[in-house]
Amino acid sequence: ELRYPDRLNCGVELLDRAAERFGADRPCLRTADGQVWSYGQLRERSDRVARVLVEDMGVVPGNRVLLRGPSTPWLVASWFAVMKAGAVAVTVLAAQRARELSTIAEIAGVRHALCDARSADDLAKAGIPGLTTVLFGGEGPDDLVRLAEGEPDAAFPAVDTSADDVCLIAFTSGTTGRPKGCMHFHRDVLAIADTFSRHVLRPREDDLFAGSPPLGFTFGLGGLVVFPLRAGASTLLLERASPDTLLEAVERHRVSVLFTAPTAYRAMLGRLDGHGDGNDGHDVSSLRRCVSAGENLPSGTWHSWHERTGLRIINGIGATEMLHIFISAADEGARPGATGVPVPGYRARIVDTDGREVPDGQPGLLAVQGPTGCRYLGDPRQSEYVRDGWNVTGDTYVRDCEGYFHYQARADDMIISAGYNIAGPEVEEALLRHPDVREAAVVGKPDEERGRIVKAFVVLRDGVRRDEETVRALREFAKAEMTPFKCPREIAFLDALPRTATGKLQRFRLRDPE
Ligand code: 3SK
Repeated sequence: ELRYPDRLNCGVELLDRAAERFGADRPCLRTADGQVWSYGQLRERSDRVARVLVEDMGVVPGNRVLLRGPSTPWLVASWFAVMKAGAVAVTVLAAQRARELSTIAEIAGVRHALCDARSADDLAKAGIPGLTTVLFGGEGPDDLVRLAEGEPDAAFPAVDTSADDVCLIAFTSGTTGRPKGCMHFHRDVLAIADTFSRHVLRPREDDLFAGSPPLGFTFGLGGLVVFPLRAGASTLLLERASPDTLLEAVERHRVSVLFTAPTAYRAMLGRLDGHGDGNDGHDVSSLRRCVSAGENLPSGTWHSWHERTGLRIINGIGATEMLHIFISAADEGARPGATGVPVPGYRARIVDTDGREVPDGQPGLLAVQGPTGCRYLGDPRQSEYVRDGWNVTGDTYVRDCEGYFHYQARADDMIISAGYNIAGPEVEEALLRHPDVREAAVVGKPDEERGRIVKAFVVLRDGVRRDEETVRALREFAKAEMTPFKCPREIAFLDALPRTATGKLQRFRLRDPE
């Protein structure tokens, strides 16, 4: 069981204590253009930003401060400053637009913002009432960087927060619907490092982390800030993290720990195998840990990555509600096709819609308990997510007799066709094994005779013809890979699949209206 002192400030614990423990001169943040901030520099700059928050912007403990921008050192310094000021970080994505920002600000009661100058337009357009904004990375005397430089050298006296004070409100829209603000405590931030990172990822001080998830997504905040700093390691911040820039960064900076999603692993494989734009031959030999989360990792992707790099991807399922990953497995414990077992500190089980446990081997709803959990801010959907003390994530899973959890589908992505239960992701996985398929998404299409039929949307590799012959070939292929009733009855071609700003597939946008 994790034990933390009653008075705890995660910003102080993660940064100031790490600077003392691992050395203030130790490299902490790196950027693609060669900047290096040591632990001591990040501590000092975050203290200066904390002074700007308190003295210039009037922030008091408990105020909600919106943080927005691409992944840069000043964004990280701002996050620590908010923690040290005892305020609450409301982390949003640089990709989120004015309407979304104004909804988030309304729900969270945001009155202050620190925002990268390049992401300022939509924030201004959001018209958040009474908002005090300071921009960073721009020109002029009011830029955060200049204001911070004008602050005294002395360390900022961090607010003596309680371990149970809210420090972060992370928003999730899921794949549809009004966003929900998930509140997390100071102790929760440490707990994700002391569970998944400590026991499954097991980072070392000499590791360099990098990855694609933005810091406004808790997958990125945890994987690219909290975990490396808790371990005394360093992190490479990438403002643009496409499969190409990830591969380049891994090679150039000798990245050893990579966080990204299955789609990016597949795209990188395409480059490494020479299916891409001639960028094959990247040296990824510095990698020693590769984490995949955000969506289901098909076993085919796991095997191809293993064949190509010799590395076993650490698959995991996390949720904004749970803050980070709670089921996973690494090394010899990894089972391709399975997500893994509960991370030490968490418990998981499979239940029916009445909350009764179902036997191993049978599909049901994933329910999880642990040191972190769902606390929606003023949202009645709280009672749907937390039932009898268990967090019911909305995923359908099967637990096997060895205790491994196998993803089936999001509960609302199960397709019932002529009485058969068909998990869309299983059909997608089969299609992805076809060499002409780059991405696939499967939905149930209303059908008079069968209730629903399986319809697949496919993104083909460059140069493959979008014609009836390809449809026939894909259907034949799917029939040979799966029980025929699971095979898509319809296949349509798209240039790209619809995804959220955090990369999650939006299947609802592919469904026909009922
Ligand atoms: O939402 C997710 O998929 C996720 C995965 C890993 C860690 C955190 C999150 C929110």
